[in-house]
Amino acid sequence: MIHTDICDRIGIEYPIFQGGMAWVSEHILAAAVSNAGGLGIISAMNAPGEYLRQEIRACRELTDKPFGVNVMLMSPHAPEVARVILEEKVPVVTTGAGLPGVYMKEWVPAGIKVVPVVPSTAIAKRVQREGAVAVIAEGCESGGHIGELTTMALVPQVVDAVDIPVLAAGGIGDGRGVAAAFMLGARGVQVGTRFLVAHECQVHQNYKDKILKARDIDTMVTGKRLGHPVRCLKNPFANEFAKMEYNSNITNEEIEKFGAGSLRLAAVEGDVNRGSFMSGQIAALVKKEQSAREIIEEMFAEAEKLLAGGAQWVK
Ligand code: TUI
Repeated sequence: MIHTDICDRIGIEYPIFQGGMAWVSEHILAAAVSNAGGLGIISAMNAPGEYLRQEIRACRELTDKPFGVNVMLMSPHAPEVARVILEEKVPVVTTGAGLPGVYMKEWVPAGIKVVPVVPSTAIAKRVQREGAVAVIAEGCESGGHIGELTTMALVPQVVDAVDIPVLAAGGIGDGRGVAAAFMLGARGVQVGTRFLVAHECQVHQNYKDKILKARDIDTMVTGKRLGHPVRCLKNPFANEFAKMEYNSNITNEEIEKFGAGSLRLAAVEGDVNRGSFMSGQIAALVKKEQSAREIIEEMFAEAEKLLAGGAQWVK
């Protein structure tokens, strides 16, 4: 049984967080992951605080286990979302796409466990000083908004830079990825893409089918010109977005406008042409739809076998 200090600090059985994916990670998926022994996470995405309050209450109807909320710091609603988190006494908060310090000043004294996603050692050290209980070192293999470094390079450097436990994210899709993360010094993992095909995940079936059919080379990164690179599956929307980025006659505002609402189109409408299907590079490892419990149990049974056996080929 793999058990780390992440389990004790957060109050979970398996050291795995389900990534907070905008328009995807709602209360049904989060509760299923928490009930299976991981940490389910509700995405506050770009929505007003009241949306999150309803989601938190609905999650509590389905589980009495700890769960988390992910705050996308670029959201214009982040300040009111931060207040709802305090009012609803959410046990764990993860943050992404920015620096959470201003909100941590209120969350940390209130006893909320804050676990920021970090793309570098400097940001990891900064959030440790500000009171983070752990950090998620996320490599650019992941889907959605990404940093520069790969998981292989980032995780051991963050492990060396901070004293708090580190979870690895980005490129982890099965037990081999979990075992590798532990070898790099991580004490837990965060997984997004694989949970997209969980039975309990409410995303449109077209999204699940695109993940299940994806090949290794089917993701691309758009948005670099705008300062927020995003990894998604190649499709007409992503190709057009990339073409616009290379066209100096098109303004950033025009590109932003073209991208607005595209993730909702993918996740809710299943629009395969105009939607943005954010996905990590391990989509091709995701072969079947399973329950959240099956995903977690399968990943950890495989990781445990690998870690217990060591490198079999070394005599
Ligand atoms: O946040 C994510 N992944 C996301 S957020 C998202 S919603 C979105 N939609 C459209 C365009 C952009 C975003 C989709 N996927 N992952 C966590 C993450 N955080 N990855 C990298 C970072 C990060 C980057 C910079 C964290 C901190 C940071 O600080 C630097 C700074 O100066 O803000």
